[in-house]
Amino acid sequence: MTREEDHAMATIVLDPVTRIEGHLRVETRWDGPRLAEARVAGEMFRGFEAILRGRDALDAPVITQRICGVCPVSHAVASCRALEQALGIRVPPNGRLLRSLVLGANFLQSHLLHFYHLSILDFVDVAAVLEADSSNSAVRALQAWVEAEVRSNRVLPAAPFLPQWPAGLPPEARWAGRALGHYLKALEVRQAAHRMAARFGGRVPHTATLVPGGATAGVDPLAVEGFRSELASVRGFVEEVYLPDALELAARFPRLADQGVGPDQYLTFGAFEEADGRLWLPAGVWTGDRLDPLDPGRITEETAHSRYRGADRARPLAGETEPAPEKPGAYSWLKAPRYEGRPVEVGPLARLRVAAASGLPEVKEAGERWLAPAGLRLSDLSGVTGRHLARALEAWMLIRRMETWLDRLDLAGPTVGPYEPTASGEGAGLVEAPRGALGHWVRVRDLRIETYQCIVPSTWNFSPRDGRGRPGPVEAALEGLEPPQGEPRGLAVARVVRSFDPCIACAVH
Ligand code: NFE
Repeated sequence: MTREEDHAMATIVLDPVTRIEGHLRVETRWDGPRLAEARVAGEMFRGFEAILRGRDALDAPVITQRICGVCPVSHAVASCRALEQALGIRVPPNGRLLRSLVLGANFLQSHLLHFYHLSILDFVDVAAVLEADSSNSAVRALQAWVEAEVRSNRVLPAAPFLPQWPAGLPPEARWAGRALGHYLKALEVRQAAHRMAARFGGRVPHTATLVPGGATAGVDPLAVEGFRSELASVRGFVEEVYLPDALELAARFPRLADQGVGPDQYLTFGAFEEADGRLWLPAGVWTGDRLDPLDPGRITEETAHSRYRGADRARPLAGETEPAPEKPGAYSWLKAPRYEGRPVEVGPLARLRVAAASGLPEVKEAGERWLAPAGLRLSDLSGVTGRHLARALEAWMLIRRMETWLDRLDLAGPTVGPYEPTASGEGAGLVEAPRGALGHWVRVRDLRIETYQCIVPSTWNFSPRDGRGRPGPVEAALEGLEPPQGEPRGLAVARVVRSFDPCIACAVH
């Protein structure tokens, strides 16, 4: 990071942004105390879309999962759905439910990863803790707990651990101890979520059972009950630790509720197939105060400031991925997806907004149980702490829904149907990944991939400017940021950036 804060028009560059997935550069220009202009850039080219060209179509779910180790299940599901549409493949109810359960387990581990392992250290002043802890007692308590945990090698206790910190520590030190203790505990809880995904996915992170037509896993009662028991453990952690911590974060940093607000336009493709093929989380586009149905025909990808030649403002299937590293005016390896030509925010906040406006009962329950006692409403969630809360609320709603999917599995029913794929066709697989709307578009000829294009959540959020000069959602969320005196500007920027949960490996794909 270079800092030139003495100048009236200072420039601060975070490169690379740490504690995220992939390689992200954020360049900010400041007008006095105010962030005037931001440019976010993906710094590497990968080329999955080019790799896929000419391959056996049915290999796409295997290959596209390798786009990412954090959200591979979403890529598998998007790819399977695109091929099912292109090749006329049908999915039995068990196949849909198994996919939703594996995807749900992946969402849970991803949300916990983001909150505890990638973000919470932005809100903990470890130096202050060490200073306040002159007798070293808090640090010793944490150390003793870690050692006991390692020795015990236990499965999750019914009541997750909350450290008993010595009396007399200042609140900042207690919060830090709590955050660090839960950082460690969350590693164990994520293991449980990974094991859940592996029960029906065969293995993680890259699953082996998700195929066009469903899942090749069997629905045996032991796997179902094992999944249910670990889901109960994760639920305990989410209810007793994750949601209280996300609420505590919001209470400790009230200023961050309104910082980092995006373009106030939200999009979701909807996700989680029910047994009958409907989606549990609805699709939609939320603009200011209006919910519109999603029209995938309004999606384009722009490349004016992206390091690609050709196909600007192309519809997904007409997109091209021809690298042009030296292109004048280009500053990112991300393309710029737009909906009706506008930048939109995707992710948990978008899903929550659209689900609330669509009347999903779980959202109302989540608001009443978790937000109302803290004096918050769903409509208050829009900035940095709102995004963290949206993820935690979604984890809670999702766990409850996953319990019903387990109940609906038919132990005697097929999980994948026999099929004869047609040789040629076009399809779109629209799903949600933990970080937001994910689409795979495919054109198949004679069972070979002719064209494959992905538009990925972090591509939406971290997109560069488009041909009209409109900033991408994260750029828009940063512009206007005005941290109070004493708060390091780099930290203020990082908090906004990380609240979107960037995965730039996915974004450039
Ligand atoms: Ni690489 Fe992903 C998710 C997808 S990225 S983590 O969630 O798709 O934005």
